Amino acid sequence: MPIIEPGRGDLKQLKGLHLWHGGMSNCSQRCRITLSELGLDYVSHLVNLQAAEHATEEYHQIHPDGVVPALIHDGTLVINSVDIIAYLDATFGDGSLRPHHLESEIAAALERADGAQLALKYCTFEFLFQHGPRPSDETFQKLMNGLHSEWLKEFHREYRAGFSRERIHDMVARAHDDFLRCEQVFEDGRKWMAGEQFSLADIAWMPNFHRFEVLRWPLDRYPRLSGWFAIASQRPSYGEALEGWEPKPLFDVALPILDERRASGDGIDNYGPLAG
Ligand SMILES: N[C@@H](CCC(=O)N[C@@H](CS)C(=O)NCC(=O)O)C(=O)O
Repeated sequence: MPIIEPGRGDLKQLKGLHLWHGGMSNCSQRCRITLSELGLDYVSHLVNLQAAEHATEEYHQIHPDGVVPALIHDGTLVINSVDIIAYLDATFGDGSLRPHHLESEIAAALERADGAQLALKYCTFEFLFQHGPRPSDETFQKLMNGLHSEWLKEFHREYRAGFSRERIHDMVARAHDDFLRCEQVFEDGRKWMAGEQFSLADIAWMPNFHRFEVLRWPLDRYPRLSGWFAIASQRPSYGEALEGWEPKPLFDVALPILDERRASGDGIDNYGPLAG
């Protein structure tokens, strides 16, 4: 559970729950869903990633990798979304979202969700963000000058230059594998991702499934997973912590372009194993 030392002493004086998060960030969505499921109030520190608000020294003192989310609880700093949701449940939920008898299933689902981040990130930038407003030169320079992570800087350079088709084929193949593995866990007839009870495993995957639905992924290829999501997305936490924070203006601009692109034979389902 990455509990780390804050870069600034005064952060240790913060009382209560503080979440640094992005409206559209799926890692942040997980944390907000958990907060909502546990009925917890928190101080919201919204970080505008499109404006590169994370690429500052001030933010790196909170999260050394310059990414969201980050949580401070009474001076304790926790990073990495799957660790944040585990911390919240252990501290405030008494493990109600991580029942002992489902531990191995939950741990595996959290690990899969963590590993699924790379493909989700590439697909989101390729099929959604690039059809919205592009980052200005100034914002790009802010990312290059302000981010500490060489990997993240390289990612933004690659995005600006345009991802290669090979890259997208590879990322779609990875995401497809992730979904197939999730689909398999439902083969024993279980209702929820880890078994008969709603848990952190469901919370970790709800934002991912939703994201690929937005990207027009043909999710009906995973019928059990689709059935699970139809039920999971009815939870009040889903509307409140996920849909309620989505950037409608971006969707209004980008999704019609994505639909045209798809109609011309260049949708997400024209890549990797989804094609043909
Ligand atoms: N493993 C981390 C990943 C965090 C991450 O990649 N966050 C994204 C948003 S979901 C971010 O801040 N990206 C900044 C960027 O792309 O510049 C977690 O689960 O918290």
